[in-house]
Amino acid sequence: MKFSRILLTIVLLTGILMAKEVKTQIKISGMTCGACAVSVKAALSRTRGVKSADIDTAKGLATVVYDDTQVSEQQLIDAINTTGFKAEASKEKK
Ligand SMILES: [Cu+2]
Repeated sequence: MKFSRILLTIVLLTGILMAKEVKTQIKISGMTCGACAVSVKAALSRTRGVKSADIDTAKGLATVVYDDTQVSEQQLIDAINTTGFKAEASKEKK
């Protein structure tokens, strides 16, 4: 069953390639209204490797999907901090 082995290898490789996309939640303090969320979202969207950024103003939480081969979580935090809000990494990494 050579073919099935090749197929399995392809599936495994695809899995490894897909794993580059990482979802993280970053706590942000200082956001008070929708405009705050917009500026944080804009800063994240400008950052290379960021696929999507969703900001929850009420919870003070940013949910970011990013390519960890292009950008690190620390760079995301730095990007948020340049907007004047205070970001901190959440407990779970991946
Ligand atoms: Cu605001």
